[in-house]
Amino acid sequence: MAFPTPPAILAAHNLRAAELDQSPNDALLRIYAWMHLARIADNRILELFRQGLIRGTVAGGQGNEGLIVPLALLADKETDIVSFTHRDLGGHLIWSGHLCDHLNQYFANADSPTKAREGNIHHGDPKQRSLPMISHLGAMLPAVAGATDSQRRNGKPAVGFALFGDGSSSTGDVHETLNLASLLSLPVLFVIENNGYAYSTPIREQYAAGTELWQRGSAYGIESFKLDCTSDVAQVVRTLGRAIDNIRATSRPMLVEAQVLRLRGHAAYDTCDYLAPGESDGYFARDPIPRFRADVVAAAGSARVESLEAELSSFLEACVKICHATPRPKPGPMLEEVFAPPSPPIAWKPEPAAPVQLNVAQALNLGLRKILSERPESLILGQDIGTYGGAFKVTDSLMKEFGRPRVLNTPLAESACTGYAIGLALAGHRPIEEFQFSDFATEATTQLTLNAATMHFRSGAACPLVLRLPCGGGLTFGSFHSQELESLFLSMPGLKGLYPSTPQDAFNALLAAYEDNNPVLLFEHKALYRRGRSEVVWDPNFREVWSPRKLRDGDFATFVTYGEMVHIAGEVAAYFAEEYESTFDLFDLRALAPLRLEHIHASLARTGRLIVLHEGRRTHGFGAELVAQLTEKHFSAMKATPLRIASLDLPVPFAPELEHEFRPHKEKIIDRIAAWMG
Ligand SMILES: Cc1ncc(C[n+]2csc(CCOP(=O)(O)OP(=O)(O)O)c2C)c(N)n1
Ligand SMILES: [Mg+2]
Repeated sequence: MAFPTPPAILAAHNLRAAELDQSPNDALLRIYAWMHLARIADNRILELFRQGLIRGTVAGGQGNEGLIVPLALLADKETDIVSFTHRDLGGHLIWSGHLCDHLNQYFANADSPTKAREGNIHHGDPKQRSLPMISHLGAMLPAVAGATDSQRRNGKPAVGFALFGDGSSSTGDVHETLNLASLLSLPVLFVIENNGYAYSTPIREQYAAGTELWQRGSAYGIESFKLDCTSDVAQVVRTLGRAIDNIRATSRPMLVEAQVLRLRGHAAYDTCDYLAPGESDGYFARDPIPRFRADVVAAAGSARVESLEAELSSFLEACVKICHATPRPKPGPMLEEVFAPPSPPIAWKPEPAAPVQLNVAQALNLGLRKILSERPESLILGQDIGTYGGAFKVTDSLMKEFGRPRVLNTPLAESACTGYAIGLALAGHRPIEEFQFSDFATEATTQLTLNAATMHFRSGAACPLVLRLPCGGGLTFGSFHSQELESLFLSMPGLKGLYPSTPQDAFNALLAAYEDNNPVLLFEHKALYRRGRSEVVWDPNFREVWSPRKLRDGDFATFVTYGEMVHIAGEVAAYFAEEYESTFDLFDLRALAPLRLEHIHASLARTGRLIVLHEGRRTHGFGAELVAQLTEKHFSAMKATPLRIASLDLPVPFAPELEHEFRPHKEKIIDRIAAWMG
């Protein structure tokens, strides 16, 4: 069904502050039209929720219009970046799409921007640089910073709008991003929508009395100010207009604490009984819309305002009618759309032209150099990766060769840096992020597993990221520098994972991960970095690294492993061939997600015996999934209980003697297999 034609006044989605002086009637009417539409749409959505026609968490923006409408009108919709919050329906309406698109989102209709995979206001328009919010408040700030930087790196004079509430201002992502934006001089307007509450919690229980949120900016070297968005709308337009012009010209971030209202409580179900008697009357008395309406009536006349309101109401009703009749979603291809589809393969230069003898660290360095040389959209970021060359020297000399900002040393802010990388990826760059140790990736869990990993499923946007994770133990690094985190991360849909075990595979895996349109975790076992050199060549079949490689042929059992254990498994298999005359089909899994197990299935169908070996812990370990997937298909053909060899269910212990006991090692593996063979 065709969407109703919007009232003519809604054709204008932009405003310059100067228009308030040049053609005040037009400007005021335009602002009022959008504010009024936002308000009546929010009210109607609340009504539809109460009628049971809309589900989820309806958190209205009533009381926020005095900020979000001027801001969205002033933004440059051709270049700027935004991520709206749950109070910003007015911003969504102005930024892009038809009112019906937004209502379809609330109705969770088949045609909703998120294909009904996300609810309420959790949509965006990535193609128009409106990044869809996730519920985790604060988490969108670094993505706005990254996407804004992407635009700037491409020579576009973009400004980013990073919106968050007073409650969200306590999250780590907010602080990390303020620091990052100031450090990198990113042109982002940070906007605190201070409505006095985080759900039921008043600001006096959120931050220390006597402090004000806007004052935090100065600690980060960010110019900041407070702006009352509940009284003089024209003044808000002028002040925000100046701030945006300033940011665009200077490329420095700014912080504004906007005083706004939350007129309908936290959400539709909020009873608001935590408010003091009469408190909400005070808020309604400060509602900017009736006062602004009086100004507009004074300027344009009441007949014009009334006819505009009537037009907007009938437009809204026509849209509600259409969306109410829009088909409900069908399950359709959900599993197929977790990952973004591949883009056409990159035409890599067939280099290195001659074979080179390299260890894994050097092979990765070669791969990074190749990517940075051949792909202008690439960049690498991480702690100490610049002049120092990274904790494991994998990025050695890349800074000298490619310089900043393509080789970007970052502060200790894994969450914001990963969110920043997500923003860069959404805007067209392809970042490669090094975590100093994989263990520190837990700091970025939300960004990795919820923001990046779910991006394609809920928004249709690709989020191409390579996340390099130096992992694994055996090096006396203790509990926080030794872990294998693949089963933690890869239990979340939307992340891919590669775990090379040789220099050639490391080189290939880096290129394959880079080419992929999804976040790919590249597990790099630290003990493999310098395990020895072997030949690395340009391999046109490098994408085969997404499938397991068979290392040995045998008939007694199918033996599956990955990472450093591949090398130990090779020695173990040789031992059994020699001493027991028992041979194994030995597979290096290489790709942990998605799993491509066809060859291993074929082997197991033949051998009927399965050994799975990995360094990660046993319980909830990756082996549990492998055993389940492999044996459920061959259950009746199995000749023995599958054997699962893994580390103990312990934090990684420090002393070499203790760590030796914790990890699988050659003698232990031989003993376990021999006992299993009986
Ligand atoms: C990190 C995080 N913790 C908890 C929540 C649950 N939650 C949803 S909205 C909200 C209050 C947010 O307050 P504020 O940032 O001031 O925004 P407001 O709703 O007032 O606009 C909370 C606690 C969340 N979404 N994200
Ligand atoms: Mg709040």
